[in-house]
Amino acid sequence: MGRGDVMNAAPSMLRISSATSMTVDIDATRTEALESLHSADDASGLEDWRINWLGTKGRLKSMMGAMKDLDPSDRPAFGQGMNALKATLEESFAERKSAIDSVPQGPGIDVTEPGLPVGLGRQHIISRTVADILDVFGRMGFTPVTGPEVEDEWHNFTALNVPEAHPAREPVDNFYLAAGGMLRSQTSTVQIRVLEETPPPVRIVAAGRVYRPDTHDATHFSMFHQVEGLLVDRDVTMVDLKSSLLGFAHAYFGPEAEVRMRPSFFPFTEPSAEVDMKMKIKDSWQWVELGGCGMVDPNVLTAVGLDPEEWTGFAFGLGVERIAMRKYGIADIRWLYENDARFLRQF
Ligand code: FA5
Repeated sequence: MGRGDVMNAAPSMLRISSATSMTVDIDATRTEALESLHSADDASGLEDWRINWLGTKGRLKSMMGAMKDLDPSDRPAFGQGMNALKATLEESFAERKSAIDSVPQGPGIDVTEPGLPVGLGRQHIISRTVADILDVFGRMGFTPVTGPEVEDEWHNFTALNVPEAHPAREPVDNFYLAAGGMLRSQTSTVQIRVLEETPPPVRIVAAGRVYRPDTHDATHFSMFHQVEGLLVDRDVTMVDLKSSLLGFAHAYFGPEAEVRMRPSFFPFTEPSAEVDMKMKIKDSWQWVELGGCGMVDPNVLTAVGLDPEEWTGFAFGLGVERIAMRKYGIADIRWLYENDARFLRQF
C-alpha cells in the first residue's frame, strides 16, 4: 500500500497510543453525532448540539487534539478523515437548522378544533322600522327621498312659513352650529328641498334623523327619527291626507287600526292636525299620538315658486321611535340608544 492509498483510505479507526489507550473511531463518531443531531428538535437543542460537537471546546476539537499522539505517518489520513467528518456535520447541522426554523414555534395548533363563532350583526330596530315604513308608503306610490341633516334656516324655518320672531327658532330649542346653519329639527325641510327641485305633481316620503335639545326622558331624545310625507297636485283634499294615513295604519299596525286627526297648528300647514293612531297594545286598544299633518300652507307653495291657486297638497310628519316603541312594546326611548346588545338583540 503506497502513501497515496493511505491518504485516500482515511482509516476509520486509529489506535492513538497505548499510553492513553484512546481509540478514535471516525465512523462511530459520525454515527453518534448524526443521531444526536436528529434528536435535537428545537432551536435550543440544536444550539446545545452545535456547542457540544462543533464548538471551540467541542468533541471534534478534542479529537483533533489527539493528532499529536499519532504516529506521524498516520497523521495525514487522520486529518483528512476529521476534515470530512467536520464537513459532514456542518452540512447536516445547516440542513437540520433550516428544517427546524421552518416549523412555526409556539403552542401547537389543533386544526380540528371548531372555529370561534362569528357574531353576525343585525339591523338596529329603528333602521328596520324606517325601512318597513318606507316600504308601506312606497307601495302607496310615495317615492323615498333624503335630505341633509345639516341645514340652513331657510329650509328649516323661513320657507316653511316660520316667521323670524317665532319661538320655534329659539336657540334653546335648536342646535345651531358655530360655523353657521343648524342641525335640522324636523324632516319638513325635505318638503322644501323637493319642491325647489321638482315640478309637481310630487309624491315623496323622507325618513331620517332630526335633532332637538330636549331633555331625555322615557319618550324624548335629543336625536330621533321622523318620516315625512308630501303630496302636491291639483285638487288635493284632506280626504286624500286621511286616507293615506289610514292606508299606512292598516298596512303597518293591522286592518283594525284607526286614524284620528285633532285640530292643531303648524306654520307650514293650514289647516293642521295632530295624528293619532288607534292600535292594540297588550290586548287593549289605545289612541297613540304619532305626529302632525295638514294641508300645505299657500305661503309654502309661494316660497318655492308655485302658484297656490293652481297647486294644493298635504304633508305629514311622524315620529319613528314612537311608532317602533308602540309596535314592539318598548317602554323607554333611551333603551334604543344605549347600545346594549342584550336589549337590541331581541328585535
Ligand atoms: C313636527 O316636527 C312637524 N314637522 C310635523 C309635521 C309635518 C306637521 C308635516 C305637519 C306637516 P312635532 O314637533 O310635533 O311636529 O314632531 C312630530 C313627532 O316627532 C312627534 O309627534 C313625536 O312623535 C316625535 N318627536 C318630537 N320630539 C321628539 C323627541 N324629543 N324624541 C322623540 N320623538 C319626538
